[in-house]
Amino acid sequence: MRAHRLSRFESLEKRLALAVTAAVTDGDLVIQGDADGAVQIVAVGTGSYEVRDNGVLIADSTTLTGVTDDIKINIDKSAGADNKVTLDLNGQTVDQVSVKLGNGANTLDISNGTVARLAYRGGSGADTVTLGSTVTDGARIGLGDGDNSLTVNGTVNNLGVRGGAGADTVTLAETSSITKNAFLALGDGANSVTAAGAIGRSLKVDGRDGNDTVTIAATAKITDAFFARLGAGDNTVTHNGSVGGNFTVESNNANDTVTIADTAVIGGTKTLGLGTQTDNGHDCDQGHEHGHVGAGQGGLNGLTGGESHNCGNSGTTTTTTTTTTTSATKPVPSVVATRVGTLRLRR
Ligand SMILES: [Ca+2]
Ligand SMILES: [Ca+2]
Ligand SMILES: [Ca+2]
Repeated sequence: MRAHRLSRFESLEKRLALAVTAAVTDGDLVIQGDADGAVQIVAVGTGSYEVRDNGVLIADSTTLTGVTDDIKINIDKSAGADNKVTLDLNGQTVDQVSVKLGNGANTLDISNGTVARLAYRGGSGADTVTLGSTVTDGARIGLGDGDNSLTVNGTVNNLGVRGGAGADTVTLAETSSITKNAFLALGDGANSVTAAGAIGRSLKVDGRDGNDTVTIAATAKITDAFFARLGAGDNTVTHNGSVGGNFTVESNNANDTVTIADTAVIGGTKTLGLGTQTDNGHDCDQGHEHGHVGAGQGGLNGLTGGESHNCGNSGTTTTTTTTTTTSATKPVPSVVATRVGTLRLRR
C-alpha cells in the first residue's frame, strides 16, 4: 500500500516537473524550464500576465504582476523538444523580449503589443516565428539550422535575421513595415525571401550555397537600396515592386535569373553581378557586421546596425539581355522602369 502510494506520488511529481515556471523578478517576467505542451503567455492588464502550459494555468496575475521591464523566455535548454510559444501582449509595452527555445521544431508567435527589442534564438530544428507586434528598436532573429520560417506582419525598426544550413523562408508581409533596414543572412540551403511591405531604408539579402529565391512583390516599397548577394546555386530574383535607390544582385552563378517587371521601379542604378561574387556569401561589409553568416547561434551583434549596404562594388556588370524600354508616352519620372524580361547573363 505504502509502495503503491509512493509510486503514484512519484509519477505525479514527475509529471509536474515537466512544466515551465513563471515568475516576476526585478520587473522582468521570466518563463523557463521544460514545457509540457504549448506555452501561452497573455497580458491581462497593465504589467500583469497569465501563463499556461499545455492548457494548465501555471501562474496568474496575482503573482505575475509588476512586469515593467523585460520578458525572458528560456525553455528547453537541453531536451530538444518541439516547443510552441505564443506571447499575446494585449496592448502592453515591454522593453526587451528574449526567447530561447533550443533545438526541435519550435514555433513562436508574438502579437498585439509593443516591444523595444526582440531577440530570438532557435536551434537545429525548423523554427517558425511570426511577428505581429511593433518593435521600436531592433529585432534579431537567429533561426539556426533547419528549414526555418519567419513571417513579419507588424512594424519593426531594424530587422536582422540569420539562418543556417536549411531552407529558410522569410516573408515580410504586405502589412509589415521595416522602418529602417532589413538584413537577412540566410546561409546555405534553398532560401526564399518575399518582401511585400514597406522598408524605410534598405533590404539586404545574403544567401550562400543553395538555390535562393528573392521576390520583391508588387506591393513592396523599399525607399532606399536593394542588395542581394546570393552565393552559389541557381538563384532567382524577381522584382515587381518599388526600389527607390540602387538595385544590386551579386552571385557566384552567371546563369542566375533576375526578372524585373515592366511595372517595377528602380530609382537608382541597376547592377547585376551574376557570377562575379568571388567569395561565397560572407558578409561584405566586414567592418560593420560581425559574426558568421549562417551561424544562427550567437554572433548577432551588429545585425541590425547596418546603415550602409555599399559592399565594395564588384561592379562588373554587362547586361547582355533584351531591354525593352517602356513607352515614352508613359510618364516615367525619376525612376527607371524597364522591361527586361528574364535577364540571363552568360559568360
Ligand atoms: Ca532552427
Ligand atoms: Ca539557410
Ligand atoms: Ca545561393
